[in-house]
Amino acid sequence: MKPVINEFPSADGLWSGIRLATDANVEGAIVVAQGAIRWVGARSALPAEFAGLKPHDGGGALVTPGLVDCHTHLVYGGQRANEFAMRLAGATYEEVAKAGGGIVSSVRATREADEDTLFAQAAPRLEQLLADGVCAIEIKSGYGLSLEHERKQLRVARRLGEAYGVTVRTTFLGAHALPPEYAGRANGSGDYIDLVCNEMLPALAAEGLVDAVDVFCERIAFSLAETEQVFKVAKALGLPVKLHAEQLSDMGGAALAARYGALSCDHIEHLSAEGIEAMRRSGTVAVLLPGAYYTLRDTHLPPIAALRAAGVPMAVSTDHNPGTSPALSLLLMVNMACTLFRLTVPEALDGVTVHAARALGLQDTHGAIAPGMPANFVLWNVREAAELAYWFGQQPVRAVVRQGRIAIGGNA
Ligand code: DI6
Ligand code: FE
Repeated sequence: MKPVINEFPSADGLWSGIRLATDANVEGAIVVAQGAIRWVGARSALPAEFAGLKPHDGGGALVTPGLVDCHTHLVYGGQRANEFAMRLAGATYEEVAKAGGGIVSSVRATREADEDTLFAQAAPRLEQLLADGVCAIEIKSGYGLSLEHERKQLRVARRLGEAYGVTVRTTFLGAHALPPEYAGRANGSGDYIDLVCNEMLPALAAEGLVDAVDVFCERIAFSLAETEQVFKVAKALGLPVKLHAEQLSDMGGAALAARYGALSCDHIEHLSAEGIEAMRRSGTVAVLLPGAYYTLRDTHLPPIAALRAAGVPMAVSTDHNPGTSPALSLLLMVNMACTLFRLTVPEALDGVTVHAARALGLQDTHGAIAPGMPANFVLWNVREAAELAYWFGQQPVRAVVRQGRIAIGGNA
């Protein structure tokens, strides 16, 4: 496949006729040079040296930093609409999993697909997310559950980043579910975690395929002790960790993750006060996933007020996956984070920019428009920032500058 990125024109030059979301009442300007932000501020304050650069007219659009989707399982085979029907008929997520559906059914489909097939299936999903202004995305493994098939997923994730010129952070989630071939064994879970720790993770890290390490710590997945076993290996390899924590129950996962300096703890519907305090101390980001909450018709809200009071940064993400969050719009998650979780609009927008970048360790290159950072910003056809949370199902993108190139709206 030829890389899509080669078709994108350079964004270098002077962007005016825009309003920066940080000060939307005055005309703003952004200077892009060699793909990076050179200057940003009010048009009236633009230094004369930049006035003659190649003009890009924003037509009055509102501008925010490029969005960051910091938690996705984007690469997998098949889909699971049948389980949606089962749940509508009354089955719970845990019952579906016990009936042979759930993660393991995506594992079967992922193992059967080759790299090109997985790429072809994930590419249109990525394109939909990018159409909402996403400039950086995390993609987890976890539907391969063997060295060969986890490698395949991670390689596809890397290829997607290269083809679309989007920043992709890969996360190894080998400890997502027990693979079927271990399920009947006496010490299946322990044996599989040994394989994850002793073979899969070291090999994939050595191949440069792993930017971070995650575990599904839950009563239907892996225990606290197994999670720590994986974290120890990650630490020895110098890789940051993150955790699917307290989604269905309070396992104490967040406190453990915080002890390992985790970048983020994700889901956290059942997060305890101790977990919040541990995350505050370690600077761990709380990643809120309203799409999974909505799909599972969960009623146990994450402790938003306590996180806010503690000053724990909150990110918002799609958790795109075929089981619990087949979401293809990060803006819709912004709306849901406000409506379901009662985030304020500025909190939700910070949640898909600056805090999401931090949840990936990308705070120096993404989530803000600042001199020296790569140019990642979005021009929106809206009057005010609140409209990005208020409308749902709208596609208000006018143009996207991604990694210094005009990826959408190339005539700007
Ligand atoms: N938590 C989730 O919500 C997804 N994975 C996880 O660890 C669900 C993944 C799936 O059902 O396929
Ligand atoms: Fe997830």
